[in-house]
Order: sequence, then C-alpha cells, then structure tokens
Amino acid sequence: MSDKPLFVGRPNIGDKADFDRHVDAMFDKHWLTNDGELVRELESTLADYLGVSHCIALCNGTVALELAIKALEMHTEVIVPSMTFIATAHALQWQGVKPVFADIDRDNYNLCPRSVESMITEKTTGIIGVHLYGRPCNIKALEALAHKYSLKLAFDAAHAFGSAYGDAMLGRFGDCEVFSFHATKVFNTFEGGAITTNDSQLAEKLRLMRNFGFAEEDRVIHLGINGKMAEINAAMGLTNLNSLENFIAHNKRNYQAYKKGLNSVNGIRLIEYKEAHANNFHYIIIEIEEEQFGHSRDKLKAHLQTHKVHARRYFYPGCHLMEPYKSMMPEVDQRLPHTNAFSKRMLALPNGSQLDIEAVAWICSLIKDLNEAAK
Ligand code: T4K
Repeated sequence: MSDKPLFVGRPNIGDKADFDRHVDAMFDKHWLTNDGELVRELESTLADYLGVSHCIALCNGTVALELAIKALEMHTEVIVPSMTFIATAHALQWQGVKPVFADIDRDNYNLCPRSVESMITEKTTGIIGVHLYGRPCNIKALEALAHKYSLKLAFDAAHAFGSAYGDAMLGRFGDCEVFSFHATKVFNTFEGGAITTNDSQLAEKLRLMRNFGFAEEDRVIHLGINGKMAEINAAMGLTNLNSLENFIAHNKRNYQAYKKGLNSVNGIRLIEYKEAHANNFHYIIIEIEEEQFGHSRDKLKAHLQTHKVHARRYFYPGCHLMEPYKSMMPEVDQRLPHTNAFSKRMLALPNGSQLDIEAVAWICSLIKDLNEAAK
C-alpha cells in the first residue's frame, strides 16, 4: 500500500472538462451570481431528480437550515437530535430558538419518536429530524407527531442526497428538507446547499428571503439575507450530477468490501443499509465494542492515524456536550443514554471515489491486526 494519506471527506469530483465547459459559458455571459442560468438549471434538475416541486439553491447547508427555520416561523423551542453535526443545533440557536435535544433509536441512530414525544411542551413549535448517514428517519412517526401536536416538521438531509425512503427520494418530506452540498458530501458544489419542498408558498418566501427580500428592483417585501448560490458552485453541481450514479456505485462497492473485510473482526459492527431504502453509501460507520475488540474506539483511531488513515468521530460528543449547550442545559446529559453510548463507540472510516478496493482492504487489515494483537 502506498503511504498516501486516506481521509474521510475526500471530495468526489466529476469530469473536469465538463466543469470547464460550464465555467467558459459562465465567463462568456459575464453572469457570476444572482439567480443565474446555471443555478436555475441546477435547481430544476435537482427538483426532477428528487421528485419534488421546488428546489431553492443556497450558499451552504447551515444558512439553508436557518432560512428554513425562519421561513417556517419556528420559534421558542424545537426538538432535534443531539447526534448530529453541530450546525443543526447552531442554526436554531442563531435564530433565537432553543434546541431541545431528544435521544436516538438504538437501532438506527435517528431521532426516537418516543423520546421526541416525551419532550413536547407548550413551548415546542417544531421538530427537525436528521437523516443521519443518509438513512431515513422514522418519517411516518414524526409526521404523525407533527400532525397530532400541530408542529412544523423539517428534515436535515445533509447526509442524504441520493438516498430514499421506500420508493421516494428523500427531499419530499415534512414541510421542507435541507441539503448540504459541501465538498465532503456525496454530491458537492464546493460549498452549497438547498431547500426542497412541495409547498409553493414556502418556496416563494424562501426565494425572497435568500435575496434580501427583493420582489423586484427597488422593491423589498420581506426580511431577507444573502443566501444565494453562485454560478461557479452550480457549474460544479451540474458537473457532479453527471457522475452521481458512478459515485454511488463506487461507494457501494467499497461498502461491500468493508463488509467482507470486517466480517470476522470481533467487536466491530458495520452500519447496515437496508435494501428497502436506496442509499448513497457515503458513510462507513463502525461501532466498536471495546471488550470484544480488545481496544477502545480512540485507540483504534490513533492506530489508524499512525498509518495515515484519518478516521473521524462523526459525531462525538453529542451537541449537548458542546458549547453553548453544555453550559446552558447540563441536565440534558441524563436524558440521552443512547446518544451518549453511541457517540463513544462510533467511528467514520474513509469512503468516496478517491478510495479504491485495495485501500479498503488495507484499512480492514489494519483494524484486524489491532484486534489480533489484543488476543
Ligand atoms: N447538518 C449536518 C447533519 C451536517 O453534517 C452538516 C455538515 C450540516 C448540517 C451543515 O452543512 P454545511 O453548512 O457544511 O453545508 C465537515 C463539513 O465541513 C461539514 O459540511 C459536514 N457537515 C461535516 C460532517 O464535516 P469538519 O469540521 O469535520 O471539516 P474538516 O475541515 O475537518 O474536513 C473533514 C474531512 O474532509 C477531513 O478528513 C478532510 C477532508 N477534506 C475536506 C475538504 C473540505 C478533504 O479531503 N478535502 C476538502 O476539500 O466539517
């Protein structure tokens, strides 16, 4: 194996000649941002692909979350998982809304509807589910809760582009869904994001809000911000969309190679992707049972690091143990046993189009070696 470092989050990059063609067209038109042709083309292609009426392209996933929260008029308290990237919680807090952390289901690491229901009070105005690692939340149960208590429901689908819930692509559920197209995601626009929705009024409001509230020249009719996606980002998106199928197929091959390579290692459990829900296979998550494996998760991470394999603890600790939430709500820790246990046991391993089957075999052999050494 070469001593090239291997990373979680290495970007998938499509055909560079295709990208150059889009960029040449952009320069020829002298149109770089503000609702340009490439952004419009990307939006309509994405909406078709996801089977949703509206796609609003934005500058990143975090601003997209903030716009969704604001446009849905979520306020006071909103229930979210703590087992997510800190941006999900920060987007709420930044909008003056308190994130109330609910626990995850032990089996799928997504929001546990029972935990959510136990935290609903008269202050609750919404729920944001996160399709962690691209696996769908228990959408039906969350929709039922939102209906029962008249709450807004949004999904943070940052991990879930190209994944489905049964026959339906993620992106069509709740009041809206929010994607990240960051460089590290299965589909990237360098930086970027989008909100998808079937609600035409919400879509119109979001389009106004991402462009300072301008309805037309000199006429502002809503509070707004600059959340626009630039043409160069859309050029990358259109390029990468052409390769998306290949990216996902490559991820799936790697996932199967990890499955084979880790099958016989004591104390390692690889994330399962159910046939019933198509997935982008971007996240290779393992759970380490210290007693059986013979070493802690952090020992394994350090061992891989000495061989230039940069694994990541996505996500450790839970958001509730990061600031400002840790100081604001120290009591919450007691209520999140599954989040706490899982975040201490999990590790994300490299995947993506830059990683080949030989590299996967090498990573598995490093894990096996450490397990053997403990016997
Ligand atoms: N909700 C969820 C559930 C999310 O996971 C995220 C973002 C968001 C919301 C917010 O969406 P955005 O506002 O970001 O669009 C990274 C990403 O920056 C972040 O987008 C992502 N989630 C999060 C899970 O990962 P960090 O702080 O871990 O990034 P960093 O710089 O440590 O890089 C991650 C890994 O990727 C490293 O191993 C290096 C590698 N990498 C990274 C870049 C940018 C490369 O190899 N090449 C690159 O160009 O947050």
